[in-house]
Amino acid sequence: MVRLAPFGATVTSSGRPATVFMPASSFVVWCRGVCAQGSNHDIEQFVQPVAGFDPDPLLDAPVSRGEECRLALVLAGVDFADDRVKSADWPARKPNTPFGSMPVFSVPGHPPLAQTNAILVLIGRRHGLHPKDDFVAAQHEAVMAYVEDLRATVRPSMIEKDPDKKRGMREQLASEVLPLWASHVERLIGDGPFFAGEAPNVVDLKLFVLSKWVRGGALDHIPPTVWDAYPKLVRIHDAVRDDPRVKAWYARA
Ligand SMILES: N[C@@H](CCC(=O)N[C@@H](CS)C(=O)NCC(=O)O)C(=O)O
Repeated sequence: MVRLAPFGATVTSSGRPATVFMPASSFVVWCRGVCAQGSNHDIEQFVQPVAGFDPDPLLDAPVSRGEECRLALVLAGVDFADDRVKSADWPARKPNTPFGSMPVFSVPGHPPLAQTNAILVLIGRRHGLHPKDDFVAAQHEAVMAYVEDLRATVRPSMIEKDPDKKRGMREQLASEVLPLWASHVERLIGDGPFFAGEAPNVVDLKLFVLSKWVRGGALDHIPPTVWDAYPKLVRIHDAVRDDPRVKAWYARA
């Protein structure tokens, strides 16, 4: 069931009040979600960025923080409203987000939630995609935070306009930063196929999307082979890629 809720209306298909954070000129598409366990689940809305406000066209490719959250909902089996913000609309919507950034995840009855890792952990806990043991969960969260550290380290090279400076930054990333990062993570990965064994967790999705980005060949001066010497990291990428739910997601029209 899909409803259009103009101007921040608060009716959900379950009849319960919904938290809507859209600006007044926007509308929200609500979808009924069904959780992995098969029972009715809250209606969930997911807002994420597209290209436009960022000079790097990569943000329009499925290698973003938003894609990490979408994949978590895909593995969870939850229908969601995939609200991709147009660059022209972003200035108006930005002040209505918790930290002026995307992605933002909204579940009726709760305030909108920002910060990718917090969103992933919430979805992971609700849908069996995050460890129940609190210490093991914290270990996964540490790796997820380390992915964000790497994104922040790569970021200056994405906004550098001078081609020579950009090349220098990227060459240093390729020769030093990326191998060191991967060597740290490689030591923490188990026997697989996923980070913690037979089943994927949200940490695997985080590593998958990052690997797609770093090894995808679209980052100038970063060779797609940059992580070939880290077989466990590559294995996680391949295991997530080959998951039938993930395949179906990328095969959709
Ligand atoms: N640590 C934040 C970073 C969020 C972030 O930087 N989002 C970018 C897009 S990936 C954004 O919203 N940029 C637009 C802006 O800052 O105005 C997270 O993990 O969600």
